[in-house]
Order: sequence, then structure tokens, then C-alpha cells
Amino acid sequence: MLRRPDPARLITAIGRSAARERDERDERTAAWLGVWLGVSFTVAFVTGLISHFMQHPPGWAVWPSRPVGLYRLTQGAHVIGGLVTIPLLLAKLWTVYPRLWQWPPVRSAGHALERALVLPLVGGALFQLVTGLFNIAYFYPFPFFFTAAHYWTAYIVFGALIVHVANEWAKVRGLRPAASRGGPGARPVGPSRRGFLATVAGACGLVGLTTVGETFTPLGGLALLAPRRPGVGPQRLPVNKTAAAAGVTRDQAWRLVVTGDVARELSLSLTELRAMPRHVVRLPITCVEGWSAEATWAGVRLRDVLHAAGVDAGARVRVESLEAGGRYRVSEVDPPHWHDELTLLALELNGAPLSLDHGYPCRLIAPDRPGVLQTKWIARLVVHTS
Ligand SMILES: Nc1nc2c(c(=O)[nH]1)N[C@H]1C(S)=C(S)[C@@H](COP(=O)(O)O)O[C@H]1N2
Ligand SMILES: [Mo]
Repeated sequence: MLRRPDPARLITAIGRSAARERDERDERTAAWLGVWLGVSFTVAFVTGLISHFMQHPPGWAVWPSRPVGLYRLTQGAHVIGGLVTIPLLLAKLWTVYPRLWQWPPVRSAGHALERALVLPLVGGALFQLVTGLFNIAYFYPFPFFFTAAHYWTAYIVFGALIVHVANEWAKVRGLRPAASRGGPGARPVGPSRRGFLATVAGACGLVGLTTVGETFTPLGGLALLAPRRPGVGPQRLPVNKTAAAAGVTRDQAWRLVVTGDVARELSLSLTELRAMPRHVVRLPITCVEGWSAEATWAGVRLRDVLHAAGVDAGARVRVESLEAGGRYRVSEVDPPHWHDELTLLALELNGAPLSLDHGYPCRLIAPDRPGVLQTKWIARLVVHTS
């Protein structure tokens, strides 16, 4: 005998299946965004570590001086990739935030872990993107030192991300086209999800397009969102720290002193330095904050000066600036960089003597090296063999 359908139960059943369909669509959207975020955070983590260990060599690894533009590539990927990640993370948060108040709050041990990860994962990811953005905009409203906070938080976020991905693996596998999986879940991709993902991709593309010109010169004209642009600045090169900000003035009695573990101490006047073999190189300044710009530099090879002082082939060199204080007044040069023929004590930039803002009378320019290590207003080279 046929039972008459109960309208109330029918409505509940329809509602439940609609909700399930919406949930599934949301889950797949979230999973797709998760895959993209996984890729972008992995790239940011790896390129960030490269940048960190270049600035703080760990002893077991020395960064090579070639290829010339390698750091330009890794740091460009770090900063531009980070900016592109902002719309991606916002879209992901928008897709998943209703789950914050799901009921019951905990369904299983795995689910409990997933929920406990929300704070380090989401909080940490937001912290990285916001502090990174503020830093490249030269806006420092936070009370901590950006570099250290950004570095340590990276481990927290990446660790949380690994656990999260392991936890979500089953859902990511669900990304395979529904038809090929068969079964009751088989449903064509809805236009709204596709439209949403296309909009997110478009937003990411737009951010990329309006910032990549700060390091990829052919697109410089489009770099509307970039705080520094190649070609804009004195001698057609941006300046990060001016001489006024560094408290450096023209020093008529300037001499370059080479000291430390040397066979012969040197003290060279500008005229004596200019009398040494002059070399011209084309190299970029690659700021850790993402912008980079090529320029033509002329000056004396660092290795020529060090050889004149009788320096050990394995020695390291501390380059010291006239600048009295400041975090970037000294930098270390390891053997691969000072042996490189492209590494100059630059005296000229783009065909004219260095301007004071660019490091007059003498600055370091080396291939494949972060901008913070391209010390300006050099006064002393201190050689050490340990
Ligand atoms: N002495 C000194 N050198 C320095 C800095 C500094 O603050 N002090 N800033 C560095 C940074 S962060 C960058 S990106 C480059 C910028 O070089 P530019 O001003 O010649 O373009 O110089 C580097 N050299
Ligand atoms: Mo920089």
C-alpha cells in the first residue's frame, strides 16, 4: 500500500539536499582556493628562507654570486606572489567563515585538530600578508621588528599549513571532476562557482599586473600599485635611504681603509682608487622589499683591492659605511661574491659619479645579492679569516 507523502518531511528532505549541494559546492570552492593558497604560501616560504639565509648565512651554506638575477627572481616571487595572495586569502576566508560557527563544534579528533589549527593558520597567514604589505609600503605601525616577526611566524604558518593539508587531503581528492568519480556526488560544475573562482583569479591577476613592473622593467609603466619604480629617482634609480636620512655628508678627506687579516693595510684616496683598473658592469639593485632596477656601474673590482692588500682566498670581508648608526651600515661579503669579477666598489652610476644619495664616494655593487647588502658610503673593508 502506498503511503501518502508527508509534506513537512518532504520539505525538510528537499532543504537538506539543497543544503548538501551548497555545502559541497562551497567545499570544492574552498578546496580549489586552498590548493592555490598552498602553492603560494609554499613559494613564499621557500623564497623567504632564501632571502633570510642570504642575509644571515648559516655557516653550512654560502649563496652563489651567479646567476646574476637569481635573487631578483626569488624575491620578486616572494613580494609579488605575496601581494597576489591577498585576494586569494580573502576569498578563501569568505568561503569558509560560516564554518566557524558550525554545530556541533567538534565531530571527531581530526575535526578538533582542524579547528585548533584555525588560529595559527588564519591568524598567522593574515599576519604575514598584512605585515609584509605594510613593510613594502614603508609603514611601520607595529611595535616589533618586522624581519624577525615575519621570519618566525612563517614557520608557524607553514607548520600549520602542512597539518591542515594532510587533514584536508580527502577533500582535495574530491576535486577530481564529479563525473569521473561517478556515484551520487556526480554533478556538473555550477556556473556560480566557476564565476567566483574566475573573479578571484582576475583580482589576483590585476594585483600581479599592477605590481610586477617594480621588478620586471618592461611592465614598469603598469606598476601603479608599486611604491618604487625602476627608472624613477636620482640618476634614474630609486633611493631607499637618502644621505640625509643616514646622516651622511660629503667628506673631502675621505679614504678607503682596508684592514683586519691582511698582509698589507691600505688607505686609498679617491684619486688612488680611480687610478686602479676601471670596470663597467650592468647589474640590478634588488631591494628585499620587491623592487629592483638595473643600472650601469663603473668602478674598481673588489677583488683587485683585496688582492692588493694580500688577502686569503677564503677570507670574508666586512664592508663598513660612513653611516654612524642604522641596521644596514655594514654587510659581509663571502668569497663567492668578492671573487666575482662583477663585484665592484662602484664610483659611477649610469655614466656620472655616484650622487651622495647613491653612496658617494664609493658603494658596493655585487651580482645576486639583496639590496640591503649593497652598502653605500663605504669607509672601511675589514677582512677576517674565521
Ligand atoms: N650604508 C647603507 N647602505 C645601504 C642602505 C642603508 O640603509 N645604509 N640601504 C640599502 C638598501 S635597503 C637598498 S635597497 C639599497 C638601495 O640602493 P640605492 O639607494 O642606491 O638605490 O642600498 C642599500 N645600502
Ligand atoms: Mo632595500
